[in-house]
Amino acid sequence: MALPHRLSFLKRASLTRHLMAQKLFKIMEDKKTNLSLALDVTSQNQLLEMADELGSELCVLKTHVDILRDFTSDFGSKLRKIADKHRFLIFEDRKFADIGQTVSLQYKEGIYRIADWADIINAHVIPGPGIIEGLKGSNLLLLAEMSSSGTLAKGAYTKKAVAMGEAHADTVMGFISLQRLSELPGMIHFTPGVKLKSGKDPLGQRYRTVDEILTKNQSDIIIVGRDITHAKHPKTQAALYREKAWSAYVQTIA
Ligand code: S5P
Repeated sequence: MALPHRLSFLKRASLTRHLMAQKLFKIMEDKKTNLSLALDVTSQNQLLEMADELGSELCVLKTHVDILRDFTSDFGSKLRKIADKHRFLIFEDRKFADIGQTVSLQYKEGIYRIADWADIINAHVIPGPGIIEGLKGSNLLLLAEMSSSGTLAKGAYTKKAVAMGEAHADTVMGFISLQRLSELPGMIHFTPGVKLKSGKDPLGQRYRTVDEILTKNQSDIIIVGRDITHAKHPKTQAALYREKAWSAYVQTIA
């Protein structure tokens, strides 16, 4: 079945009441980028340096704070300064997956204090809607699908994830998915598992191309990790991805 015509990010900003979704749509339109970088490095200083170097290319920088060997409590404020300088949002990819009470503590407390610095977080729907209640007031993406091979997040699970997100549109601002799943204009689709050539890694990751994800599958934002961070020239590679992703978006709304 053909999907309805796509609206521009700017138009979608005017059709949602979710403030962080509005903010992200505007950043994308102003900076002309729908590229998110998965900055999966284990040194905080390297992360901050690369964030500053690549920040101008990005709408969202995705972190895994728990892989940093040298995390210090000023990490959040240092990253925030860089994010404000380059105008990107910070997405901590914590993938919460517990009961509401526990995820609320994991989000606000502990060493990382994610609530203090992350603009966006994400969660699995396996515990049911209590997880969204526990993360109320955050800006949440639900994992409706995963890029890895053999994932159980498909079919009825994916459909229920989307329904759960749409029923909590005050907190939920979108999905991690392989394709456009929701017709609510405010819901933003983020897709990981991206490379210039499709393929896989040795641990189950599956890669698709920018065109497959954004043109054919009509997702909104690509999340690219190693194909940028491990490139010879990460800045040039990020610029290339940004151009490809933006022109795919422009074509689908034309
Ligand atoms: O289904 C998923 C969901 C996520 S958030 N598959 C993923 O790969 N991710 C994340 O995207 C993963 O945790 C990693 O940070 C990034 C992909 O990195 P790459 O190096 O394989 O591009």
